[in-house]
Amino acid sequence: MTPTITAFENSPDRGRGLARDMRVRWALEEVGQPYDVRLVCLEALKEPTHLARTPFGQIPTYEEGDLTLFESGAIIFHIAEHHPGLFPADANARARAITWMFAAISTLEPTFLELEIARLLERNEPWYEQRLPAIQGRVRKRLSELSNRLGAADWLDGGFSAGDLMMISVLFRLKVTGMVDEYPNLAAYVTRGEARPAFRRAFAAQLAVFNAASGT
Ligand code: GTB
Repeated sequence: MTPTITAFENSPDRGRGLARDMRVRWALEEVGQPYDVRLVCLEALKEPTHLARTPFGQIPTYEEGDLTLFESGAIIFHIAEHHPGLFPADANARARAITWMFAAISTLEPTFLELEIARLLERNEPWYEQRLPAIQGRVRKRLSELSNRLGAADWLDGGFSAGDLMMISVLFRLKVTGMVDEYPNLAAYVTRGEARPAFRRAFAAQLAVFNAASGT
């Protein structure tokens, strides 16, 4: 059965792949699962039809038959569980891949989000300049820790897994700040992820939505 995901009808990132449908598209492309996309405008996110998919009125969601999921982490976990290609066969390696997924969304992403929110929404606050170094310090701490662990390896734990997909998706959103480039092995890691054909297809698909909406 072809799953349907939701994405922004007119993404504020102008198709730069920063919204979280990108990581779900990437996972579906990695496993070769075709999917449909239901585009939702900002107002419709908070209407009952979409709130029935997710109580938080957000994208992405995932519908497959009578199953409806929200939370990009849970959706990618589900995709990885039901298709070969994103979780290793070995049980311990699979558990470690899941650990990296959680690390990406619960240890790194919230710290990066703090910086994103400050840059986008708090720039004009009188305390912005004073607060920024502390936030950047927390981001660098996580980047440095991850960089130390990755070392010279291509992926976090053996072959590419859902753990890498999630980690690279989270780092990808931070790329605009230039901070990932301070850690050459992390920058190369993100570039390796972006070079994967599945990533490219997912990126092109979400960009096409923005181009169609804006008439470019
Ligand atoms: N924890 C959830 C998950 O992982 O799925 C978080 C989902 C989420 O934050 N969704 C955002 C959303 O629907 C879109 S991705 N927001 C609307 C709302 O909450 O009302 C976050 C996002 C949005 C826009 C950009 N951008 O334009 O650069 C980047 C990221």
